[in-house]
This record gives sequence, structure tokens and C-alpha cells, in this order.
Amino acid sequence: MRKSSKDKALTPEVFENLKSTKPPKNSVGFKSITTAIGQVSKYMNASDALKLATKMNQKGGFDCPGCAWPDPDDERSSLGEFCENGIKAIAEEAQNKTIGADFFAKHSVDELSSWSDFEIGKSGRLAEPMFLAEGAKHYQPISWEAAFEKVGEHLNNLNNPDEAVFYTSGRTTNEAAFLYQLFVREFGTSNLPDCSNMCHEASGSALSETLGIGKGSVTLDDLYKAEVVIVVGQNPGTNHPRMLSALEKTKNNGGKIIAINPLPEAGLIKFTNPQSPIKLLTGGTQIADVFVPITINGDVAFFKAILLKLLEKEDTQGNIFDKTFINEFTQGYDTFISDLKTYNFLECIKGSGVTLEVFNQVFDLILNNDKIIICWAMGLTQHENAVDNIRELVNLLLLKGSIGKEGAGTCPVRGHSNVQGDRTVGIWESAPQAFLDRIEKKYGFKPTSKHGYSVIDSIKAMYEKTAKVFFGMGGNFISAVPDTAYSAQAMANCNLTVHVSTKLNRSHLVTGKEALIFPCLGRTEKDYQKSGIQVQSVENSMGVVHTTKGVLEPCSENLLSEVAVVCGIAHATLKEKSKVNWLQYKDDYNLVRDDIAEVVEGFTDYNKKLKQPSGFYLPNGARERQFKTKTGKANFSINQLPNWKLKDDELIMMTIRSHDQFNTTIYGLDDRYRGVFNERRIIFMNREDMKLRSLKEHDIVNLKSEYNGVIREANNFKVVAYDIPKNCCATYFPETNVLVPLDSFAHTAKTPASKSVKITIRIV
Ligand SMILES: Nc1nc2c(c(=O)[nH]1)N[C@H]1C(S)=C(S)[C@@H](COP(=O)(O)OP(=O)(O)OC[C@H]3O[C@@H](n4cnc5c(=O)[nH]c(N)nc54)[C@H](O)[C@@H]3O)O[C@H]1N2
Ligand SMILES: Nc1nc2c(c(=O)[nH]1)N[C@H]1C(S)=C(S)[C@@H](COP(=O)(O)OP(=O)(O)OC[C@H]3O[C@@H](n4cnc5c(=O)[nH]c(N)nc54)[C@H](O)[C@@H]3O)O[C@H]1N2
Ligand SMILES: [Mo]
Repeated sequence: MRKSSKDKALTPEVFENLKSTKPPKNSVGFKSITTAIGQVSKYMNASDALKLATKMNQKGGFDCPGCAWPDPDDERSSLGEFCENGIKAIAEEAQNKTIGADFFAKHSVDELSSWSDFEIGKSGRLAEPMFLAEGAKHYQPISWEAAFEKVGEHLNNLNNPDEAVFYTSGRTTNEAAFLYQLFVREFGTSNLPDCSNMCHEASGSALSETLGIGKGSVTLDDLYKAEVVIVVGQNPGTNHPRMLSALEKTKNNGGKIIAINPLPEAGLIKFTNPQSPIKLLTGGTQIADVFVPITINGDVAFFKAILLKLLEKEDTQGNIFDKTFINEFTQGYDTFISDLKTYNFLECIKGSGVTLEVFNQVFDLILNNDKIIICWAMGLTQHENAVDNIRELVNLLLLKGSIGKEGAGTCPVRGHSNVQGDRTVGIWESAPQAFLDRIEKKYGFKPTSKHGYSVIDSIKAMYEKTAKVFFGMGGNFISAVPDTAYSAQAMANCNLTVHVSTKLNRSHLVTGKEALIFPCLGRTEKDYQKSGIQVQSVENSMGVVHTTKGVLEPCSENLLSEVAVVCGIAHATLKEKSKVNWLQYKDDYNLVRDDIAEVVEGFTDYNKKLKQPSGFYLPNGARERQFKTKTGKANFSINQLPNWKLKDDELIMMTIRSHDQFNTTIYGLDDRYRGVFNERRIIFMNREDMKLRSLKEHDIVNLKSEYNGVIREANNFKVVAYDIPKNCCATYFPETNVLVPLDSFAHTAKTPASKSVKITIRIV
């Protein structure tokens, strides 16, 4: 019997061979260098590895396909901007093994789905376009032309364009992303869900409303000059390792670092810079001056407690708030203050789970400094009240006048290397009308103003069969989204699912009636087109746009660039109806950039500006204290304490990344900085919570979440005792996505609440 979509979507419940030890006291250092070298030598040949290492994140080189942390504007290490996880990312992409017709003839879709994500990823790079016919068990080769025609046919057969969904993951370059959204809009829909919807959407919503720009306001230089940097809900040691070098510089300049996190993440505690031979020998820098072991989702309560104490000082002593800034640049101060006064300090402290002693250390640093930067990531954005989390920290910055001045501001640390650029150039299901108007002016068709589906809306629409074609530009939709079982049915309900990918992943195995895989070039590879090798561009987490140019030969002759794929599909779908000359762009990407320069704000003279070796900064109102909000000012906001409660036997679970994964790509089975080896099906638990349930280290348990009466289950996880606040626990994603309810998402932003899932545990 054939496997159900649900069974294919879930990760296999097999155990490896768990070893857990005390987490190390230090991060990076020698071990990260040897681990990276080990990874490279397993999957790549040595000369390719050297070529890559010397060009990664260098001016004129390629942008690391890992995270979006910016490169220093001035000096860059000659060793390469070294980062263990960056090296793992390129080793994964630049594997020398490829898969094509033979591989898929040998392995059926059902068989591949029984492989672990680690094994799927290690099968090799996709080397030719593949097609899964209705009812077939195996993918078979197809020509690019026939594949484009198939997509065109399906799209043109829909009752209306809104029956198609066009997802984007954040590695797509500006050029490909711009053309992709242009095609989608000309086709007639704005169904452009993207990985941001599951990532920093809550930051975008909160920051646009309060500060008038959905991005952060600081530059790297600000970070070096800050007096206090708060790192909240983020694990840079694993996910943005090069950020640690920047924080080290902040400290060398006298700045203090506060880390707010349920886990004492190794990188936040101690860091040894691999670029510094002396540090390698002497043992590194203590990064966090204060570590705040907050309870999961205790952040609004914690920030409110700080706001309350600041207000008390302001009322008794004065001169605490930056009144000049508040009067000139903000709106809503009085209402905010009267709301704040309705809260009780001790209740807030209790809600945060933090001791008064630790609170006071943080408070003193905030009270006595005005150049404050707050950095955050998924620990704040993946909750039902995620938007409140971010608005509340903006309130703090506004009170202190800590925005739009040197060494101060907001720093949402982005995930995918070009997720920010994709949004800037138009991957947005609810793009502003001004942007749509500029498209109309340039191309002469009227894009629909109707808002499209975000990720969650798309899943519902596919489930309900009001969307019938799913097209994924990169990413691994089924493994990234919440509620795996429901979402798998949604995918299976489609007539056609298409993925443009570098590597095989689970989304190729949980398909619609028909499915296509389009293999594409990766960042590291040379992009040969008619006018020569093409350069592309990306935007980092701090709004710097710069070039990226591959250095290796493509792993197969049958790959297309993402730009070429978009041109091919657009041409096959829109044909002579189109107002756009689709086929010209793939021959010369300068033409795409000329169009972007006309349509997207901040990109005038794009081609010329890109010639500057470090790229160029996009305009950023908040950085200049020009707040482009509805009120024309920076807005204070009113945020409530979250009001969820745990039942007696419930825990609150966050789904996090291990040190050996990039989202759904599993590099290895270790989580070295947390002392976990050779296993991913684990649950980190507080020792008291274990005792209460009579659980011992490595006991096997089943997890269950109940939300609005619907029960979701994930079975077979091993318990690992850990320093995590009581009533909290942590597991890895994607293994536990099946427990994340589709209906549990951030208000306003719709980010799935994958960091606050209520679960119960049963011993097996
Ligand atoms: N190597 C590597 N690099 C990556 C990625 C990767 O998977 N691997 N992914 C990329 C992407 S797309 C993204 S978005 C980023 C993700 O970067 P992160 O946001 O650092 O990733 P997560 O593992 O989700 O970690 C969330 C952190 O928040 C903490 N946390 C969870 N809940 C709460 C809470 O309620 N309050 C507070 N204060 N903290 C909390 C967790 O303990 C954890 O340390 O990294 C990017 N870079
Ligand atoms: N429970 C839970 N779920 C989460 C999260 C969480 O913390 N907890 N985090 C969320 C976040 S922050 C994010 S960003 C999403 C990530 O969601 P996605 O972006 O959809 O997932 P990735 O795992 O990054 O996608 C990996 C795939 O992208 C393809 N790929 C890699 N490079 C390229 C390229 O250059 N071009 C193309 N076309 N394809 C490429 C490869 O085939 C690879 O298999 O997951 C979200 N899901
Ligand atoms: Mo992300």
C-alpha cells in the first residue's frame, strides 16, 4: 500500500545513538575549525574548498548562503570571514555528488520519504529536471521546455490566478526575486507567501507600525559603539556566529552585553575568536555581562518590569527619559505611561521568571546608559504575542531616546541570507500600493491590490482546495511549516506542486497529483549566460546591498539559474499576452537591475552603485529619525501581558535549531554547544520537571499538544536534563512541527507560534 502524505511528511521515528554531556563552557575556538574542515573534506574536493574559503564574504566574492549577518564595511580577515556554520552551508551546497534520472529510477518517492532528513540531504545535488506523473511511484526526467509548458498549462487552466500560490525562501537573489514577483503579479495574483511569514514577519509588523520601517535601524559600526547591547531570543553562537566577533569588538570598546534567553547558550556565555591566534590559546572572551534565564514568553513581562522601574526613577529623580527626543519625535507617550501605571512590578517580575538580583543588574545597565541596541531573532517572533514583544522593546528604546543615533537602535537579526532583500524588491503578499503603482507605470499592467495569502493562509487554501498549484522558489515548505499532518494533506490536495531547489528535500516527496523538481544553480556556482558570467545581488540584515558571484563550476550542465527559471515559466505561461519581454533578462542581469532601479525605492543607479566594493546602504528613515508611520512620528504602543496558563501537567515548548542544521537541512546529528551528540529526537527538560514526572535522563517519551480541542502527537523523544527554567522545554524543528497548531500564530503578523507550544509528556 502507498504511504499517506502525512506519513511521508513526518520525520522517521528512529533513534541514532544519543550521547549527552555537560554543555561546553566555550564556543567557537579550535574545535569549530576542525569540525568545519571535517565537514568540507567529507563532501567536497580540496581545491574547490580552498577556492570557496578565500572568496566567501569577501568584496567581489560570493555571499555566504548561510545567515544574513553583515560583513564588515572596511577590513575583512584574510582568513576569510570564518564561520563554522558558514563553511558547513557551502559544503552542503557544493557537494561533489549529484543525483538525477538513475537515482530516482532506483528510489521511489515512498522509499525516499522513509529516509531521515540527514540522509535525504546527503544524497547529493539535484542535477536535472524531474517529473512525477499522477499515480507514479518514481520521478522521471523531463526537458526544461516540457516542464515550463506543464507549469504554464496548469496555471492557465485555473479558474482564477488566486488558485496558485508562489512561495519564496530567503536565498533567492534580488534579481530572481524581483522577476518572480513581477511574473506572479502579471499572472494576476499577490499570493506570495515567503519564509519571512514564519520568521521575522512579527518584527516587520511591529517596527513598521512604531518606527515606520520594517527593518532594523543600526549598522555594524553602531554595534561597535553601543554602551549596552541586549541580545534577546537569539542564539548567535550557532545561527549568526560572525555576530560574536562584532560583540567582542563592542566589549573591547567598553560596551556591556545582556543576554536574555531561557537557555545559557554557549556562544552568549563565552567565545573564542577563530581569527585571533592569541585568543585561541588564552581561552576567549566572556560575552554576556549579564545572563537572564527568562521563562519562555516571559519577555513582555520582563521589559514591562524595566519600564515600570524606569518610570519610578523618572517620577522621583527625573532626567531618566529623553524628554527632548520624546517631545520632538514621538507620539502616544501620555497614553502609554497611563497604561504602564496599571501594571504591578512584582507581578511582571513573576511573569518573567527572573530573580530580582538578575533584574537589578540589567536595570542598572539600562538606567545608566543611553546608547542601547536591542538584537533579537526567533525567540521573540514566534509567539502569539510576538508583535507585542517587539513593540515593548521599542517602547524602551523610545523612552531612552535610543533610536536614530550613533550606537543605538533596533537590530532584528535576519535569518536567510537574502530574506530582507526579497521583501525589499517585492516578495510580499501585502505590498504597499505605491509599489504596485510603480509596477503599473513601468510595465503597463495593473497588479491586483488585493492582499494575497501568507504561509498560513496558503496552507488553509490548499487544504480547502481553493488553491491548486503550489510553486516553491527554494525552501522546504512541508518541513518548515507548522502542523505537519494538516499541511501534508494541503500539499496532497494540489493538482501540481513545483520546487526550484538545489538539494533534495522532503517537500519533493509530499506532492500534489503531479510534481516537478527544477534543479538550480547555488550561490557558490558560476552563472554562465549569453552576455558572460553574471553577478547578482543581495541585501544583508543591516540594509547593505552588495554583489555575489559564484566561483565554482556548476555541479551539472543541466542546471538553470533561478532568473532563467522565472523567465522560462513566465514566457510559457503568459506568452504573447505579456507586457514584459521575459526572455531578454536571463541573457543579461544588468537589465533586471535597470528595472529594479526604476521600480524599487532606494535603487537609483543600481548597476553603478553595485560597483562599490562593499555595496551600498539603502535609505533607512528610523536611522535618520524620520519616522514614516501613519502619525509621522515614532509611536509608543500599548501591550498586554500574555494571558495563557499552563494546566498542571503541561509544559511550554520552544522548537529550536541545533548547531548542526540550517533550518530543515540537517548537516549532522550533533548539537555540540549543548552537549548533545548523535541524536535529534530529544527533549530538553528542567530537572525538577523530570522529577515530578518520575523521568530519568534518556527516558523515552511521547509528546502531545492540545489546542482548541485538537490533539497533535509526536512520539519517541529522549529526555535530556538541562538548565532550562521550570515548566519550559525545548525540542528541535522540524521534528516537532507536527505539534505546532496552524491556528496558533502571532496576531497581526501571522507568524506561527512555534516557540510557545503547550504540551504534555507521557513516558513510553
Ligand atoms: N547555522 C545556522 N544558521 C542559521 C539558521 C540555521 O538553522 N542554522 N537559520 C537561519 C534563520 S532562517 C534564522 S530565522 C535564524 C534563527 O536564529 P535564532 O533565532 O537564533 O534561532 P533559534 O534556534 O530558533 O533560536 C531561538 C533562540 O531563542 C531562544 N528563545 C526561545 N523562546 C524564547 C523566549 O520566549 N524568550 C527569549 N528571550 N528567548 C527565547 C532559544 O533558547 C534560542 O536561543 O538563524 C539563521 N541562521
Ligand atoms: N517549528 C519551527 N518551524 C520553523 C522555524 C522554527 O524556529 N521552528 N523557523 C522558521 C524560519 S525562521 C524559517 S526562515 C523557515 C525556513 O523555511 P525554508 O526557507 O522553506 O526552509 P530551508 O530549510 O531554509 O530550505 C532548504 C532548502 O532550500 C533549497 N535551497 C538551498 N539553497 C538554495 C538556492 O540557492 N536556491 C534554491 N532555489 N533553493 C535552495 C534546498 O533544496 C534546501 O533543501 O522555517 C520556519 N519553520
Ligand atoms: Mo528564518
